[in-house]
Amino acid sequence: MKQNITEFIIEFAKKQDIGGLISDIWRTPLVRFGDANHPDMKKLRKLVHPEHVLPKEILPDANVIIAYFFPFNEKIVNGNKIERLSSKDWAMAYEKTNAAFGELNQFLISLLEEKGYKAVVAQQAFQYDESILKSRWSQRHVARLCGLGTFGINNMLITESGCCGRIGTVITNLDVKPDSPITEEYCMFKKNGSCGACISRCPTNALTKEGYSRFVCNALCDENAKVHVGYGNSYTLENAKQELAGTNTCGKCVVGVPCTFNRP
Ligand code: B12
Ligand code: SF4
Ligand code: SF4
Repeated sequence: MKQNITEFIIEFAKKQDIGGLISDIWRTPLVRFGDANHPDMKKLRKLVHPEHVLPKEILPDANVIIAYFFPFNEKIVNGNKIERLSSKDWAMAYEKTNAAFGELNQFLISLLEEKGYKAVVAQQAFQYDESILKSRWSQRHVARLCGLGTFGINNMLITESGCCGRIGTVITNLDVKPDSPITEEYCMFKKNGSCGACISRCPTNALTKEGYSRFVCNALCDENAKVHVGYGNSYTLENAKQELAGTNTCGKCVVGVPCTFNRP
């Protein structure tokens, strides 16, 4: 079943990567199956948000979380290396990936239900408290516990296919042996104090060796949202025309660094 779901996600990405306002944006997705009852899940109430939801609160007999990562391809990533603001392609890839995840999650839920299982998506993942810039479902922490990667000092989840891409999760009662979190440190700074390339890539000094300011970072993402307006979900022109909100994006600290495309 793990293999079936992984293949399903990979095939979905291939099909959705054609057409729309932007195409050919992803490399092969990565998929992991984490333990929904991992003892460290409860720690997310301390590490992320005091009201972080637990998988069992969403699906009482949850035992597995399917975590997937869609890595962006070289064209999208390298196009975002230049200039202070995000490239148009980077912002459109963000929108299209989010829209594709909405569809993929529905397909995964149907697939699992057809096989007699239950599956749900934590809606908290798509919301965050704007006064603290924190969500009640941290995709990065959940994906880390599922074995999809480890954290870099740029804050990103670094996977086998690097950190440029987006993460989705689905909670289920699927009966498979869960994968374990990765114990090796992928970030070179965390591993041996070397690298630090992401720090000098950040145009606003939101990233320093001492830490990260999500508010300074958010100010640049907001600046981008004023420029990158009207991409909708980048699936269709009609959607794009209807959508007036800007795309809150940046991603300069994830491009042109050793963890961009691979784990260093
Ligand atoms: C709010 C939000 C933002 C805010 C705040 C960012 C932030 N770093 O918190 C703003 C608007 C600034 C933002 C910016 C970006 N975002 Co954003 N964002 C989110 C959102 C909705 C919630 C994040 C959250 O709750 N943060 C709160 C902190 C506490 O939790 P965390 O970041 O999940 O986890 C970190 C900390 O807990 C810390 N940590 C780990 N262990 C410990 C231990 C201790 C003791 C402490 C104190 C901390 C700590 O490291 C963790 C990993 O970095 C998530 C989606 C989601 N629901 O998770 C996307 C998400 C994090 N964003 C994402 C992306 C890609 C970006 C941008 C690159 C923008 C872009 N698309 O171009 C930048 C990157 C900024 C950065 N360097 O972190 C991706 C990250 C993918 C990845 N590979 O990691 C996510 C997961 C969306 C997705 N579905 O893929 N984002
Ligand atoms: S660029 Fe280097 S220091 Fe920064 S997160 Fe990646 S590996 Fe770590
Ligand atoms: S997303 Fe942009 S502003 Fe935020 S830390 Fe990375 S480079 Fe800096």
